[in-house]
Amino acid sequence: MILRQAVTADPVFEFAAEVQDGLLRTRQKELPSKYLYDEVGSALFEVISALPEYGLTRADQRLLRENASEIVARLTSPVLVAELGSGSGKKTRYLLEALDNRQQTRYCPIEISHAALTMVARELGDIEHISIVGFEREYLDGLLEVADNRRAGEQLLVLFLGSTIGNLDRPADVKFLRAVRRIMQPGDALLLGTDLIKPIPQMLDAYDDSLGVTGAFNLNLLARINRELGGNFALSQFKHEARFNPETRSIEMHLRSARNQNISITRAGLTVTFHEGETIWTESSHKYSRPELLQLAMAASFRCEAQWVDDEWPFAESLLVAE
Ligand code: AVJ
Repeated sequence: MILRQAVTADPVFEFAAEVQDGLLRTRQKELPSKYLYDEVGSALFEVISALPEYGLTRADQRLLRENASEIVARLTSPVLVAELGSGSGKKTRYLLEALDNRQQTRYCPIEISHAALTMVARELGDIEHISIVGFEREYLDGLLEVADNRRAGEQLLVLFLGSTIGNLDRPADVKFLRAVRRIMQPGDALLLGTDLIKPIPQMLDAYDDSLGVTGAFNLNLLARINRELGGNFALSQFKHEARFNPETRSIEMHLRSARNQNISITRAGLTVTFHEGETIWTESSHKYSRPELLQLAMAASFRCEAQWVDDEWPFAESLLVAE
């Protein structure tokens, strides 16, 4: 794999600035969910994906495995593939192998997680007619660079899988898709994976598993602040919590302070006061309905060319074509 490394002058400074911004909020403290995925967090998410309660990743994978050739048949050759947030790359294999049968294809995973890019290179490096160029970038910055590199006649296929879009608030999801669309040309395609709404107890179990892996995944954000920014969070003094917010139709992860406490974070130049019972909001995971998905696509100037839904775990793969 060729790797375009991060260009940010100082990633620690950016992390510190965002932590400061989020923890100084007066009403609801928050931390950006993208920081859940350091090396430990990425490994914990791999474990979450294997848990019986969390069917999301398996549904995504099943849909891609079973429908890869049908998806690829709807594209025009040659294809330039850009993936926003590749994760381990495991499920992308099905699509790349289906494309591999047709011709030489360039695959560009875009990730802020260096650990994830390394995993992708290991996972997908062996597919014969695929050349990999990894971009250690924020999604839109990376996508702009990939689009700049497109060759004449190439169709751009953007992959946004695993319901990562669910981590954006409404209407930030429409805004984000519009920004993606502006980088694309008419006829380019976006394959969008989204988790669908299901009974509340099932959704809550998926984010509060009996082994406590999701709890560890959530708490690792505080452990990461301790490691990288010199924080002094006592992990035993914060409790993982998953709730369903019916207004936004999202599962929210929070960390609840077990008592009144002050936390200092040296490299963010910060002391924060927590009251007993106060929470830090660390992630939202929106659950879509199918009509909502069509509206979202239209609002961002895409038409839905085809959609595949898993029958075991409601999850949709939508092939959207830029108009
Ligand atoms: C990787 C963003 C799809 O929102 O379900 C898993 C992350 N958080 N368990 C999700 C996650 C808690 C996951 N995504």
